Amino acid sequence: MNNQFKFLLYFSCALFLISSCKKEAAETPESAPAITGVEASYYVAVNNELLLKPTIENRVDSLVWTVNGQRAANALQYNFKVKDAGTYNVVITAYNRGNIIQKVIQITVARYLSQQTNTNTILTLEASAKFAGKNDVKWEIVSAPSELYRISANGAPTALFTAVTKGSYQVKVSSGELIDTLLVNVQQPEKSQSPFTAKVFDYLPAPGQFVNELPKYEKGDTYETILAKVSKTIVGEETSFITLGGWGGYVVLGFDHTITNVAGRRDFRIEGNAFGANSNPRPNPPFGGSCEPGIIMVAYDKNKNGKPDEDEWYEIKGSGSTSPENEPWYTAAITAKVDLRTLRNYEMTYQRPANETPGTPDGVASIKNYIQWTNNQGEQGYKIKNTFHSQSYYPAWVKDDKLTFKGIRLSQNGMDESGQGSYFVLYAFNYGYADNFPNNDDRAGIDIDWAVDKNGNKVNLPGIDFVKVYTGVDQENGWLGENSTEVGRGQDLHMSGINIATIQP
Ligand SMILES: [Ca+2]
Ligand SMILES: [Ca+2]
Ligand SMILES: [Ca+2]
Ligand SMILES: [Ca+2]
Repeated sequence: MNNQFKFLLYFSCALFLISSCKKEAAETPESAPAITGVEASYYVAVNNELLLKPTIENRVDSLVWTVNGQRAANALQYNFKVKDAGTYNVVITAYNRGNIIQKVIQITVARYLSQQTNTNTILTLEASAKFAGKNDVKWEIVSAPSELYRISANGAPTALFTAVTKGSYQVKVSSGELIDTLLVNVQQPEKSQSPFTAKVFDYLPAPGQFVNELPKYEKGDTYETILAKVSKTIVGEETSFITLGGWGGYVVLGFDHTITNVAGRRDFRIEGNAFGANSNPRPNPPFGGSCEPGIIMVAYDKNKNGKPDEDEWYEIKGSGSTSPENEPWYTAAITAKVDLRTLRNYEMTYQRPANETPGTPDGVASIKNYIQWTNNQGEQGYKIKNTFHSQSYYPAWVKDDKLTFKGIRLSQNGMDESGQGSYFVLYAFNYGYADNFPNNDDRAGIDIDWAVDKNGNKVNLPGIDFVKVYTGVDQENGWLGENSTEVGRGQDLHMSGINIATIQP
């Protein structure tokens, strides 16, 4: 070894020592790395990729990934993808000098992704083949972006699901030892949804003092013209009122989405023009004034054709559906001798009036034997034409000379509180009707869970698309005229951000 070479060697070693010393001085102490930009938990379907790309603050020597304790990668990001359903613990470990920092992520891997669905839309969920034939299948939502959803099931391996809020819903399906996890991804549809009535499908009022006025009949109007007028009156946010006339008169309306039946909450309301009496002479009276309960029927669009055609109708079982005994005005009604019968299979037929003019010059005096009616209880009588409304009370666009309505007839709820025919109070039923409480009163809200089928059995509906309202009381209240339900705006409470707790009947 010559001197020149030795010198170079010594020189290099010296340089190396100096630089090592400097480096050590600079490395102590070093700030710990921080791992952000990843969630604590994720849901993903089997064979689907989930790219985990954390943000790392401060210098790292390495970033090590383990999945259920097995080392999976050493990289700044990791593409998670597995073929088996289950729960996976992913641990990210960041090292630098003197520091080891960990971040734990729990990833739930579901068997498959259900098809995408939209908000406020009924989706049929199906469990995998292993659940075939089971009748004790339990469906639960185990993770959801909000509580505004419904899963309706009856033990079968299929269930109906709908949600108000977009996002990812994790559904657990189980039967004994069998378990599946499904994911439902709920999206906002491109076309925005309205919380208000979107369509009117049918309208036929029973004779009444506001018929041909609300909406206004004009010469030549047909059923279609009138239906368009009804739509113009009650569709959308800015609305007015239509009358359903006397007992049985109805309207059928719908929404542009399914109103979700959220558990524990009232879901929608059908507005009317009910108001409270301000000078009821009765001491401490229950709520009453102009309460003209409309019976509510609901349906969802089972055959998904946008029309209430072959879909089953369900009754919203209001407080007076079988008897008025639990109404706060029951005792008063006995004293007042109103007709307290609740007739669940009632039928009533109204005849076209023979005479519209009572023979006075102004044409507005009353006609006592105006519209003849009969019912399926063997009773008959006449509806009166009063002195305040001179137009025909029989729907003028209707060709038939008689109209027959079928449904539930509630107890009468109107009482002459003056004792001399000057002050009538129509009392509110506890819950479950339209035009029965003022619209902003919580008691005007309807819970879809009050629905029963035609045999009176409670049904577990995911939501509803269609509503039918018909006048529920048959009563003449002196000068005030007949009890007739008015219908205005219909509103989905969830979509409107209104939270009204239900009551359990
Ligand atoms: Ca509900
Ligand atoms: Ca349909
Ligand atoms: Ca009325
Ligand atoms: Ca009314």
